[in-house]
Amino acid sequence: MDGIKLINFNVFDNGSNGRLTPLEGGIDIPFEINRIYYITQVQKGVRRGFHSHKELQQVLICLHGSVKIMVKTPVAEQVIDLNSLTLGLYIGPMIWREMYDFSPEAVLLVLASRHYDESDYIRDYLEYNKFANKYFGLEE
Ligand code: T46
Repeated sequence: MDGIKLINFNVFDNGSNGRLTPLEGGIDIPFEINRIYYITQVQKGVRRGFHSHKELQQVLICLHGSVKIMVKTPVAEQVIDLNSLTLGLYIGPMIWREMYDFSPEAVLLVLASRHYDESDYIRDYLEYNKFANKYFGLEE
């Protein structure tokens, strides 16, 4: 699906000494990182997200447990099961997202290209559809 991609991170495996996964902005992560946040303690049955961003790019990594991410445009929809420390989901601008099925004690880490800015959010689906049709060249 256009606008998203899965990234497999490099792992330095030192056997019984453990594993190290480095994430460098502009190298492993396809943008400079300006913000980091994490989502925890999401109860069973809760669904979060329900929005798109006009410009923000993000990479989501499930550091512990698992979570499903539904990503959607006016022409495509996909569900990604995030359940690995070495897997990142890149989400570009103008992609609707919803996160659900958080396992107990799931930790969802998010690396973001910009500082928090509420005016970058589109939280109304009808408004999103209008903007997204233009963005993806689906109507005049
Ligand atoms: C996204 C998904 C994956 C801040 O004050 N600063 C921040 O950096 C963020 C991300 C949120 N907030 C405040 C705004 C709300 O009052 O935290 C509250 C919860 O945010 P929101 O309802 O947007 O959370 P989610 O889980 O629906 O969405 C978040 C991100 O906002 C969003 O960019 O892509 O995680």
